[in-house]
Formats: sequence, C-alpha cells, structure tokens
Amino acid sequence: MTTLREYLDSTGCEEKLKDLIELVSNQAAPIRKAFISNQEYVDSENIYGERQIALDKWSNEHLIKTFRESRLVKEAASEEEPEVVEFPDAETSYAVTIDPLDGSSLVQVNLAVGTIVGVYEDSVMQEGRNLKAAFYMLYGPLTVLGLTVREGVHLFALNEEDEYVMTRRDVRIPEGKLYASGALKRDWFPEHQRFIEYLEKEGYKLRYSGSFVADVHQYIKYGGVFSYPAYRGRETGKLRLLFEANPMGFIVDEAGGRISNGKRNLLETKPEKLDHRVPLYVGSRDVIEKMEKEFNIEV
Ligand code: P6P
Repeated sequence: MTTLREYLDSTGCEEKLKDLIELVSNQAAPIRKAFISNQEYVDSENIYGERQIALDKWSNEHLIKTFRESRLVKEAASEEEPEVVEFPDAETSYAVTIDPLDGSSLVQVNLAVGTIVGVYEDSVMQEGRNLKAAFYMLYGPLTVLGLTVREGVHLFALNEEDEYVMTRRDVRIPEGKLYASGALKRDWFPEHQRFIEYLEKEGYKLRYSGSFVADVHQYIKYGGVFSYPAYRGRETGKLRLLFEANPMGFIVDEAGGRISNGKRNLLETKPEKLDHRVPLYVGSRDVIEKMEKEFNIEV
C-alpha cells in the first residue's frame, strides 16, 4: 500500500511542505494517547468564550511546540490562541491555521473528533482558495488522514506500525442524500427552513454528530449537505472561516464538492479577523448550487 511519504514524493509538493505535512499528521498518535488523561474542563475559555477542556489546551500547546521546534512554520493561528503565534527562527514562509481538536467535548462520549490544518504562503489572512495544502486527522475507530496539496483528495489510515497508508486515492464526493443543520430549529430563518424542508421531502437522511470534521468526512464519502446556517441571535453563523470552513471546504472543493455561505463560494471570502464566523453549506456541488440559485438565503 502507498505510504504518505511515497504519495507526497509523487506530487509537485515542495520538500519543506512534505516535511510539514508528515510532521503534523504524525502528531495524531501522541494526541490520541493524551485523550485519557486530559478529560476535565479547565477554568479557562478560548477567544470565543467557550470553556476549554484540558485536551483543547494540551493539543494546542503540543502542536504549537511542534511548529516552534521544527522551524517549518513562520506563523500559526489557532482556534485556541487569541493572537497569531510568530516563529522568528522559521526556515519557511508557511502560515498555518489549526483547530487542534475540533469537537473536543465529544471525547467524553467517545465520538470521533479531529485536528484540522490549513497551510498558506506568508499569511493566514487570505481567501481559502489560496491554500497550498489542507488536511485533517480524524480520531475515530481508525486514525484517518484526509489530505489535499491541490492535486485531488486522498485518504490514509494509520496501520499497526503507526504509519499512514493510502486507503482511497482521488476521492470524489457523490451527490448523496445526507443532510444536517446546526443551530436550534426555532432560530432558523425562513429561507433556511424552506431549504431543509425541501431536502427532507427529497428523502435526505439526517446525519449530525457535533464534530464538524467528523461530519464533513462522512459527507465526503456519502454526499449530501452539511449546514450550520445564519440564525436569529447569530446572523454570522457559528463556525470559523479560518479554522474550520476554509480548510475543510477546500478539501471538499478539491473532491468536486462545494462550500457556500448560502449565496456564493465561501473560499472567495477575505477574512476580516481571526474570529471571523460564517454561515456555511458544504457538500455535494449540484444540490448546493441549486440552493444558491433557488432558495434566496440572505447573507
Ligand atoms: P453545536 C464544535 O464545537 C463545532 O465547532 C463543530 O465541530 C460542530 O459542527 C459544531 O461546533 C457543533 O455545534 O451548536 O451543535 O454544539
């Protein structure tokens, strides 16, 4: 089976970027091992006012330390950090976004969670379509790596020797029939409600876990539309452009799907701040383009 390094060597990827992808994806094993000893909530909050579990802090600190020691990263923006972390000793100009442990509260109920990574040149404050690479490590029954270096999307899994081997090459998202919507139904705007009702009439099946990375991984395989819309009380939506929407949306786009804010391609959105939130619809291209044309979702 093709290893991660063998795949990377078959691409046009820069050497230092290959090293960075391998280094970060190999942190899956130590992060997973930390699950059992970092369960409790700590008395701190992230910049979104969300209480952090010790695991958020541990995985964030572990990845930041890994970046610093590697000299492979010029700056890193993390969902768990108030500001961009600069690395003056860097030997590259890679700018990285991380969601160190997306869906972390689900560890307590043994559901899949993951690490989401985006790699830009020079700065993280640019449109998602400029990503040089995007990948995620998903900690489920298997430890899976979903990766694009702008040459399609490929999946790997850790084998018995803790080495990534390719399990699926050139993933293409089908026009499947899963759907999900975050936010309370009573707070949905009418246009979003109308779209969800359309999907249900068309026989779409609800699949929502509370972990964006795990849900999008499922939608990449089966197809459909995952949404976390604008809603009354939070017209910007909940999910983060830099840490969740851009990297995962870029991967879906590379697999032939689409990510939208309800009206247009989210990968063309210029970030205004680190904490830039966006309404999002991500998954199969045809149904999302139909939504953009026919459901008049306001943004
Ligand atoms: P809710 C996890 O906190 C997260 O950022 C995403 O991973 C997930 O899709 C969403 O929030 C879940 O939000 O409001 O359903 O708890």
